[in-house]
Amino acid sequence: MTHLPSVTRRKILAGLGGLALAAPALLRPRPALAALSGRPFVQPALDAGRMEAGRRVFDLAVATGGHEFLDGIETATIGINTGFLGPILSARAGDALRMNVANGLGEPMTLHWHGLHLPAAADGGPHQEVAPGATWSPEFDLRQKAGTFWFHGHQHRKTAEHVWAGMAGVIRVSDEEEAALPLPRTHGEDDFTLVLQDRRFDAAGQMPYDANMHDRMAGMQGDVMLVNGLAAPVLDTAAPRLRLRILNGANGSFYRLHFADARAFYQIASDGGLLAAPVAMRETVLSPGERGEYLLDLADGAVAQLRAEAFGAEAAMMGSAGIREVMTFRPDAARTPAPALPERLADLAPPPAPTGATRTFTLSMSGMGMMGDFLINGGQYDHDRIDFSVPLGATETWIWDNTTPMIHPIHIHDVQFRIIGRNGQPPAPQEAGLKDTVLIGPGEKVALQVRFDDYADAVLPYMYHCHILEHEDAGMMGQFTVV
Ligand SMILES: [Cu+2]
Repeated sequence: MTHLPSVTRRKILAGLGGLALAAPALLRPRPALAALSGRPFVQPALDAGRMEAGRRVFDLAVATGGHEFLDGIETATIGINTGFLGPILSARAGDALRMNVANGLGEPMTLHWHGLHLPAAADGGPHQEVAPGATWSPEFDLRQKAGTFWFHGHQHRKTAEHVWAGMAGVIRVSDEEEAALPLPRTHGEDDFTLVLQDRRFDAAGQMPYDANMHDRMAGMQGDVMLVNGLAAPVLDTAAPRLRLRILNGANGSFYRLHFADARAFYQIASDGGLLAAPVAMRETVLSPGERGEYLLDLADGAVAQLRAEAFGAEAAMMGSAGIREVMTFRPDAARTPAPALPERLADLAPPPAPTGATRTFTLSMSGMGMMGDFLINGGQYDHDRIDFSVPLGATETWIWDNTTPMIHPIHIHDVQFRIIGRNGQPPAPQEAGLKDTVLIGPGEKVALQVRFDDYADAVLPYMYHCHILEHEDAGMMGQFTVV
């Protein structure tokens, strides 16, 4: 691991079709009230559920609530079993699960298990609406590799508003392959979950979902960076090496993550589980919806400040919104050296050979310039139209061709896919593992190998969509069945 085969700034910029770094940062009004920064880092509660007749059962109560983001102000939110965001659900690969999702919102909602392979009826997409006061209890088997997944609202045309208010949480999956590796995995000691988001607050310290025309085009962004609902928290730790499970849970912000001292860190997992080997990097981009697991060495005793350069879908034209402090890691004085990094992580088979169709998904905009609708293959989402069917067991090639001047992170429900080409080049090592969300830059063409296993349903569809939630709600989404 001596060289840095990672995505360098230059490569990312090339990949985004020339992000205009010199362009002025987006000017946003400063909040009238100060965010409470520098508090101790806190994670969402770890919830292993309860066992009922061999099934792991999670109780998830979705309700309006409040959270103190700003000094002395209670901000109205949506939370799951708490005021803002939800628990970290902890389960083992192979578990039989039941999710009891109680809707205490007073309006229809859904809860989608992002990244999980499951029957369409359990997916929690816009066809699994939960009425106010009702409880939805899907059951499915956890057919995943160890990794970091998440769940969030997916109500038709309300996804952005619900997630903005806090309707999201993390799913942490373990398995034997991962457990055999010398990696940090003790929650709260050397293994930490970071839900990254940004929010903007009004003069009263509230964060109403008041997306204006620009937000709808570029994705809703805020000027206050949050990790687990905290602004710039501090973690004191005695561990020589930390594992950071990072979710970009933002509506519309991409985060270019790096440390203030430009130190190297290592990515060990992508959306769907472990990479083949640790990938050394000094910065990396996470799109809305993407997760990464990283190792951070603190054995040298230096304070590590995690930062994020935030940018929106229109970065190629507008540049970034600036660099934000995410959080600070403060190592204890009495340290032990970090153990050697494992050379290999997971046994990643080569992407499966295609056995089925090649489908092209052209991303475009209607109208002139920046003011059109976002389209996939010339159309917008229609709740009552199935766009196509995939034969059960097929491995298909899905080519995403972005003809817009914006970045779109594309997410496909039910599957973990493999990226086989980005503009005709093989994927970077951190993109070569299991993925469910992929950044498609302006002018880029990205080819995926996608396998559809073991769940057939000719009626209920799965979704594919842009994970900029404003684009999804505006209809940049389609649906397919597996038959
Ligand atoms: Cu988009």
